[in-house]
Amino acid sequence: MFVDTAKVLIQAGKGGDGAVSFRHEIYVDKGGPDGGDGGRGGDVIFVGDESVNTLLNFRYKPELKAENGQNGSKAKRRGKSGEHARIHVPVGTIVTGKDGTLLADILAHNQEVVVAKGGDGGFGNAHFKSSVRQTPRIAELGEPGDCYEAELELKLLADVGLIGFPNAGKSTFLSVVTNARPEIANYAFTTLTPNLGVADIDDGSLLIADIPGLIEGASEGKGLGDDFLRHVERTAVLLHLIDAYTDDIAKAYAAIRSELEKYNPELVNRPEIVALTKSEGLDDEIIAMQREQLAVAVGDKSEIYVVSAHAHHGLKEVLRALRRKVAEVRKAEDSQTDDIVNDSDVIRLSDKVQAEGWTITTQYSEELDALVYVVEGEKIEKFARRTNFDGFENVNRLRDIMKKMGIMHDLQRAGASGESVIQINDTQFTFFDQQ
Ligand SMILES: Nc1nc2c(ncn2[C@@H]2O[C@H](COP(=O)(O)OP(=O)(O)OP(=O)(O)O)[C@@H](O)[C@H]2O)c(=O)[nH]1
Ligand SMILES: [Mg+2]
Repeated sequence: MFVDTAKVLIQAGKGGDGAVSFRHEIYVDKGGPDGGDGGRGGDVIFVGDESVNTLLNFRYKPELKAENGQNGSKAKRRGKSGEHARIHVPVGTIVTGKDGTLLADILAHNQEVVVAKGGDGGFGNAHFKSSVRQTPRIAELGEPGDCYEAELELKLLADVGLIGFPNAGKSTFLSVVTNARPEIANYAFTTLTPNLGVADIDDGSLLIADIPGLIEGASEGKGLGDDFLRHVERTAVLLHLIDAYTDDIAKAYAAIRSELEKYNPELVNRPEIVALTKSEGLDDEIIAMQREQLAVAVGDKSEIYVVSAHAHHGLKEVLRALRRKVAEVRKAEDSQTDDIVNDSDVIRLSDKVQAEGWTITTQYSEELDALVYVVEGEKIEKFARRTNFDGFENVNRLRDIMKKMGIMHDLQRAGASGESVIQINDTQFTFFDQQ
């Protein structure tokens, strides 16, 4: 099975709660408030890492959590911030949210993307002293961190993708032109997961991806299926390798092309180079014949090369041709991809524009046999999340905020009285018994 996708739970740390505490002073019964703030919750950060090339680990460990912030304490001591969780992911990892929305695309080694922000710490009571409130017992709760389920998907970002039948010599080619050491064997389906290698050519280099072999019917699940073709979806150029010993070389070429097309029609328009492999043991006339047959099938779609990985024949020529093609593609797409990295550097789920507005709706609750006034709005919801409903002073503060914002006024207009049940987020409360 190919582990190119994984479902994970991403959870940033909760902010620590603010503290309620008073200074102890000799001769003074109760000193001023000195409860410290809660620390920030840690972020979950994805870090692109070239040395990681599968998402396998996430299958075993699908919960990606950062540390919570610690609560504030006396003497205005701020709680320690939670540690960020730095998660190393393969370059080419795509993160999508619930309805398939793209959340992050890790395009480079060491690129960092904050995929979930930790919650802010709550204020301690030291913040709430005023001329009328000398001994405030108010403290805020820390905010929850971002938390959501996401799908990780790996699509390699190589320059060149190697495609072809099993046993065509893809892994051998990679092992000879790059530093990679993939498994090689004289049977089909040796390669089960993609291999990456860097080939140096002239004064540049090419990142090459070797993937499992395709067979006719792969799109219907034959052989290893065609799921792994996702890894060449984002490669600039395809190198189609065909064993020079193949009987019907034109048919072989067409079969692979047809599987590519079934997987993703765009792949047949991808710039491509074709190479006949294992040429060292064949007579020149036979090679010439095979090449001719292939040329008819390929038309002017691709350049054709003849190579032998064992004898190191023709390798430089193919690499140069690939490099030229890759350069052309990169030039064409340059303007489009320039700002992708910067665009996706931070995802702020909780930093959506702070909506100042609110709406009030009423709902009949059978359980309470009463109307419930549901208040929604980003700003008020945030305050409510930070309110500890166990302490009446905290609830009174929420009421003061709602008054200031004008929400209390609207509640009255909507028919609410002092005894009415109000709901914000999932919490129901009344102001009646808080007086
Ligand atoms: N004579 C000769 N044999 C080669 C050459 N390149 C590869 N082979 C042999 O072909 C067989 C298959 O090579 P691989 O590189 O494993 O083929 P592959 O395309 O990666 O195969 P899968 O991973 O199964 O798709 C091995 O026995 C290789 O030694 C070559 O240049 N000359
Ligand atoms: Mg292989």
